[in-house]
Amino acid sequence: MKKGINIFYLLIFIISYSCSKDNSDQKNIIESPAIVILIFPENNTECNEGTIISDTQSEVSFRWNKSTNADSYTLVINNIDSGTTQNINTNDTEEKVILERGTNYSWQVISKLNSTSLTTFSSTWRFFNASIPVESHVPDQAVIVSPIADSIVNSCPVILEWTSNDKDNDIKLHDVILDLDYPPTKIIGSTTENNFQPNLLSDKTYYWQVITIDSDGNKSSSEISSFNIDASVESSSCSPGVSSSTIKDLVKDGSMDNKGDWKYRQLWTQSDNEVNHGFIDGEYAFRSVDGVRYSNAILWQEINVEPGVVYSFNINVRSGGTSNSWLEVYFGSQDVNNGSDEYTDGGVQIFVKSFGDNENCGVNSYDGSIFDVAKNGCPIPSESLLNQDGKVVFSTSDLTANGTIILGIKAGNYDGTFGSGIFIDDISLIAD
Ligand SMILES: [Ca+2]
Ligand SMILES: [Ca+2]
Repeated sequence: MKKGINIFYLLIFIISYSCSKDNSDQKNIIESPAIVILIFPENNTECNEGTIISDTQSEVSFRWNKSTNADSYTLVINNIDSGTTQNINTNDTEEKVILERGTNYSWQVISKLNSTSLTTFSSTWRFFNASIPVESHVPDQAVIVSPIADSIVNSCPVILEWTSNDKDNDIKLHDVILDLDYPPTKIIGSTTENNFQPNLLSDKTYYWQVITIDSDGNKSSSEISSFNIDASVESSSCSPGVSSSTIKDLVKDGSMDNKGDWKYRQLWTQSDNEVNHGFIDGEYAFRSVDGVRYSNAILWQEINVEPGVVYSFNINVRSGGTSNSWLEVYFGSQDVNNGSDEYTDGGVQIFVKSFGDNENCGVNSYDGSIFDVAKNGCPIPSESLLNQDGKVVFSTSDLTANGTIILGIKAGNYDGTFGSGIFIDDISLIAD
């Protein structure tokens, strides 16, 4: 069929050419440019031969035959779906054009003789610029609505809010990630809604983001946002949906009466690490042995806690003076008898140190709540689960597989001594 058309136009061309040739003796007769024969994209087809630019665009190469007696062309492309037209002037017989995918187009070529106003229109062809069949679209990134990024929150509860969208309308759920660390990694809950009420503490900075998941398992992550809850807000109001039936102290033998509830492990056992630790008169004492350079040891117990509940933690610490020593509190989820010679799981929650670059708080002699002692120069690490008031909320991901937390109290020295000893007592973890 196309061949037939070509021959047809060729005949017209030959005839007209012959005619003009025959009439060459007549002056001042200017011929119109010959009609252009279109080649590609073919008429009434689906065009799949473009170069993919993106999900929404491809580059299509338009081609046509050279017209006799024309010295330039205008390629006219009409987006039938949107009703828009673009005109491209060229001297060539091929033009690459970026088009919308999944869209109907028509096109034609106007041949022109530039020294004149004579033009000739080709026929108009239609084609569909194909889209690659997409089985499923990834959800759009969720957009954080509230709390506003980097804001200070002055009241509780805090409701996290966002918007989400998916071209297939197949959002299955949102994972809410919230953490004291940046970037946040703890998934604290999942919801089909566009809001979530987490259990929080005042006087803490939280980082959070939303992962949107569709029915095909496609995921997208929102930007990471952060907010701070002002220290004046009562922590229990930031966790209103959760109550604990447990009001008693969860720490066993927090009065340090040596009832067999505490476990002890010496760390750094490959070093010269002899110590003289033990229970004395209702306290636990970390004490040095004369002439020993290093020590590191942990006293610990595993505690049943409920995620999301606000607890108050405390420990009394006492020392008549130390050098190059540390006392640290850990909330971990790893077994203390993990085969390693050290224990740092969960990170230091609060510490008092007279050792270490950028860690030495210069606090050697003290007596009282560790929170009061630490205020004299030993800042609570920002990623600590504890706030300045000793409040703590555990997430499921902070806990062991058994839903417990490992409370560890570690003391050690390096080229130093505990003096007469570091004494600890009245350790408590009580639901608010
Ligand atoms: Ca989807
Ligand atoms: Ca005691």
